[in-house]
Amino acid sequence: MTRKMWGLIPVLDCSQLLRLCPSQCKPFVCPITTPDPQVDSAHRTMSDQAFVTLATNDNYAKGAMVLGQSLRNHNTTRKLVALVGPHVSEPCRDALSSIFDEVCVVDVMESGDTAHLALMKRPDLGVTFTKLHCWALTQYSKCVFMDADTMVLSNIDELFEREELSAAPDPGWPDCFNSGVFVFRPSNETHEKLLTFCAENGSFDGGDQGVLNSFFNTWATADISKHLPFIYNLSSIAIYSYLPAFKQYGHEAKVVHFLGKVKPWNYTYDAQRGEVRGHTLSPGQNQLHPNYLLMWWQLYGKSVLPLLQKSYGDTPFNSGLIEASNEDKLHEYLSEQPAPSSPPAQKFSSQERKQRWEAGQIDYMGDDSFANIERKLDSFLK
Ligand SMILES: [Mn+2]
Repeated sequence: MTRKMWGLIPVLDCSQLLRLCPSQCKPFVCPITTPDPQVDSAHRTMSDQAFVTLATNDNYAKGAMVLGQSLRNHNTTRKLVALVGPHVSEPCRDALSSIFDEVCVVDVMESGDTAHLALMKRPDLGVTFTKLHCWALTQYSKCVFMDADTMVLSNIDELFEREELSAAPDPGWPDCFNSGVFVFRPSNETHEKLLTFCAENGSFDGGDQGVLNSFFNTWATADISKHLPFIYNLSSIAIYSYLPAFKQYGHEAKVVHFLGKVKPWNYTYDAQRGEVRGHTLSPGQNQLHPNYLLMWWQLYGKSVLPLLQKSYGDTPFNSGLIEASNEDKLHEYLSEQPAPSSPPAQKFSSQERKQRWEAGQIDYMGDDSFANIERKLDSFLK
């Protein structure tokens, strides 16, 4: 009897085995269908999969460099590809190419007939089209697109186990996915369909996120495995709109997304003091989380700036760093001046503050700063 059974088992295929022991044997652990990751496939998988980002100008190129370096620092085994628009300067392309495996210039005007035609109809969607060109990277079988305003905090190579189109919910409308981080399969067919769709239907939000959500319109309901956990696309907006959740789960974050108008490169950095300084836009316009912002600048100062300095040589460029000499002069100047006689900052009752918060008038730099909110939360949660 036993001999007979052993003789039978090798001729059963995977589905037959599954029928025999459905509870113990899952398809993904079946040795017949799952190739040994140690053999050839491991090497192949790594070279035909890539992280892809996009820079349309020199500022976004800096963001792309920080992102690329953060992926390198966390030992990604995948290729790194940067798509750059025609306006990215030569020194920036040069610096990008020392971090990325491939730097591809995407010029919509030079691309195929479909893209060109579509653009002629909708010139307003030019920048949006640029992102859709990532589907044309058919030398790769699977890619993870990441916005240039994202940064990774740990290795995220496991994202390549997901299928197209996998993405995390958007914090503003969670039935839409956020297009800052998504898994996709390059394909000329999908590329053409996307461009045609974009030209015919436009974008409900004016950007790529609207187009992609309309095109992959079953994302919200069809397959939960295509919903990436929020920790793969954590935005500052979400941090401030649900602070207790951030306190509970924030330490698990793997990707931060500097969503909103103000980007890390809009600030300046004092490398000597290790401090990020305010930007030129008025306070209250979506302040970024201070710890992540500092991490961005530290990475920029340590690994990206030396590359830019090498590429630019003697040509001056906007490094974003505060000149120590000017700073010292300012301090000297301030210490010589009498104390300013400006009126003290307006104080609000807690009821007024609540009303202002609910009306979106958030004093991120003062009463409603992250440190203050955290202190308050700690007093509640103790
Ligand atoms: Mn973004």
